[in-house]
Amino acid sequence: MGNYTPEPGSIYSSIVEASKSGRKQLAILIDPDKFESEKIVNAANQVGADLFFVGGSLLSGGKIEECIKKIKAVSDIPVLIFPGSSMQICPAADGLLLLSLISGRNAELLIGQHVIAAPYLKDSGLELLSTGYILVDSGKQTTASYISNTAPIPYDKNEIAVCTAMAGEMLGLRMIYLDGGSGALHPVSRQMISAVKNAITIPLITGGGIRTPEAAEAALNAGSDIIVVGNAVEKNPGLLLEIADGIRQYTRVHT
Ligand code: 1GP
Repeated sequence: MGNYTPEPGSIYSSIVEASKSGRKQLAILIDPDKFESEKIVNAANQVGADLFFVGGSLLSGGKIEECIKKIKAVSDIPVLIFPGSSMQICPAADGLLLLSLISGRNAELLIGQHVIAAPYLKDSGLELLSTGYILVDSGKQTTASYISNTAPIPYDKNEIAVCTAMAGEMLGLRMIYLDGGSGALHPVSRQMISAVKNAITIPLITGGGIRTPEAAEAALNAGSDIIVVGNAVEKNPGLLLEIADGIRQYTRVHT
């Protein structure tokens, strides 16, 4: 994990530990605009999910705080904000993925918003997990790519993803997130995940378009440390059970 020593007891240190020991992790993405009931949170508790990501590229309801509080009222699973903008900073969470959109060339999302948010982040008490965020083409334009005004990395250009992730690690980012974007037509390819994983030493998150246990397993086999599921489990919390079973089985066989 580079030269950085994670703070003991932090969320990041548990991610690093899991990654080193080969224990795969499951993160559930909750869009506060679509959050209607605690059903998904209860399902996550039941299957022992590892993390909640809360946020989105475009939130219209202003309900992020309410949503986080509802989750925290019924679950001990750490909640990380997955911010689409600096308006989504909320101290009710446990931490925040401090995303730099390194696949794009929009200065605002590489550093601009971070400068504006820095004093608020410092005061928030949130654990900050600096993350190189890489959008990958998934067969259709996603909200993330449209709103960020950036082009995703082409689906089959593994070498661009590899060099981008390497540069992110060299700049000191502590995780890489390869994302097809919410509702992606197809998930990031196994080949790209595995090429990126082989090029970095920091934990690798992948998500976007994972709708079946097979897709989850493919991402894990290819080298993802954390997989993120959103849309599919929001629609069908039962699917969470199948995906979590797959992850447990994977860990049993491979550790
Ligand atoms: C999106 O990776 C997340 O940023 C989750 O995507 O909603 O398609 O599962 P889905």
